[in-house]
Amino acid sequence: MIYKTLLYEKADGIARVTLNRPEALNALNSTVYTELYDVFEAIENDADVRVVVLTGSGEKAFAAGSDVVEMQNMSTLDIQKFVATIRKASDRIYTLSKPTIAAINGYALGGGCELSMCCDLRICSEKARFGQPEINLGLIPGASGTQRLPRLIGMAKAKELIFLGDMIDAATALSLGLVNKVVPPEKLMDEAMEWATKLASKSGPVLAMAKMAINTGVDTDIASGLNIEARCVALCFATKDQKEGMKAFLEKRKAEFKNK
Ligand code: CO8
Repeated sequence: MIYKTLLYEKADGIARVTLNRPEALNALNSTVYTELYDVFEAIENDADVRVVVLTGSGEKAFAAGSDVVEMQNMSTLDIQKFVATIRKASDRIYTLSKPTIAAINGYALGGGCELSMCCDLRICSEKARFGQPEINLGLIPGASGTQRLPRLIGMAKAKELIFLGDMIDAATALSLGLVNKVVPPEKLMDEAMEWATKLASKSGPVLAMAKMAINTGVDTDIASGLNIEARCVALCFATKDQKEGMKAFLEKRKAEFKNK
């Protein structure tokens, strides 16, 4: 697949999507968001892909935000359209039935931080920097930050980041639970690929159930969430992989999942 603003590779069940505007620190413009929607839609429908790694090209940035050059003179109507384009891409990534890992190689600011939060897991380089600096531009996060950030790190710290607009380093992001792991820059892609390979060895349909139960359940009350979990765990028993998993355990061998 050929894109103007993204690089796409696929091998051994793992797709790698790279934001590719290094000259603008991978700033996210309408073309990037449209292409992100297209590539994740194609991935959803590609049975060969079981895990996705999303990263940024160059050494400095995952993405330094939505594109300020494109946004600066937009009217209210233009912004509504832009936000709808962002929402379409973000929802497509967040609801992908396959696990996603953001490998954050540098700045993840504004829309860049928000994009990373659409992924299931975040691994970052020690050089990564995070923040929601929109307040310094006279706006607020508009690519899901006011909603996803408090859900990930709690309301107090989310308000601190959004109101003050300061950047935080990788160690602070880890302590807040914004990222899962911090590694030296040269180890970032190896670590992300190791996690992806491990995920690709699990059952895809069963991982999809886990993701659906968590993503859907977390936005409901506990009783509704537990009902969703009960249905998802029951559906696991409709897979051959569940039979194989339990059989392999009892036969004291490693399960060989077939994604069925
Ligand atoms: N948009 C467009 N271009 C950008 C962006 C961006 N977000 N970030 C960096 N660039 C460009 C710079 O303009 C520069 O271009 P040029 O070489 O043509 O001057 C190039 O990338 C390199 O950047 P710098 O020279 O600034 O690099 P530094 O190493 O000096 O600084 C920083 C790096 C600290 C990351 C700095 O570039 C910076 O502060 N960037 C902007 C960060 C920011 O404010 N991000 C939030 C943007 S707003 C947003 O994301 C809103 C999301 C929701 C939108 C919903 C609709 C409202």
